[in-house]
Amino acid sequence: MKLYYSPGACSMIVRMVLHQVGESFEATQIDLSVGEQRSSSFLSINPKGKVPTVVRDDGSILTELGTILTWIAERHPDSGLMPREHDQALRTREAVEYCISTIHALATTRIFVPSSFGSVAEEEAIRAEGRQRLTDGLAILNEQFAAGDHFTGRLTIADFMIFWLALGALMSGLQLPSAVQRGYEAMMQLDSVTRALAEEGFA
Ligand SMILES: N[C@@H](CCC(=O)N[C@@H](CS)C(=O)NCC(=O)O)C(=O)O
Repeated sequence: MKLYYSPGACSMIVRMVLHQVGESFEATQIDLSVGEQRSSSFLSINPKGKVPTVVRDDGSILTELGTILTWIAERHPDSGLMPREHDQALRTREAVEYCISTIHALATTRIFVPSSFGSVAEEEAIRAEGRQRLTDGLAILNEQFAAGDHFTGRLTIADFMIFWLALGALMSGLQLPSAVQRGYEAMMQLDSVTRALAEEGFA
């Protein structure tokens, strides 16, 4: 398997989950800062021009973070990263989808890639809106968080997703709400997480 990634981007969540289930993979860096995602060679692999992009062992391409995480979890049912119990699985998917399609798309992208939303002159206002949206999104997840260290009560792909958003929040100078903070601290104890952070230069 091959993972196209950019350091610190949402592709890092795939790296963490692959380490968590013990899958080996080859990682190829795409430099988003110079627009390599829009190069003809990368577009010939993923015409969407996005990371994460996964090339499976049969050569087929898989895109969209939530789909990739679900695929990895389902290849490793004993990992529990996608719960077997129907309602728990639904709650996991619901959280992952909210993290990606609402919080990542509308909040962290505003903070880290403000140019996608307006001119240079508007950057500070765009970043501020991103921070507010991230705060609001994490507050909603915080309310839904189970009593222990994990979102549904057990470690799932949703925890990796929330961890990455929490990391972005901390890097933006935001404070984490209490349950999200608890989850963040628990995730920092996982080898899969610290290894991925180190591999992408966040040690
Ligand atoms: N819908 C995609 C979005 C992924 C995404 O936004 N990836 C960002 C990095 S975190 C990216 O590749 N940005 C490059 C660009 O938009 O040009 C998914 O869920 O995988």
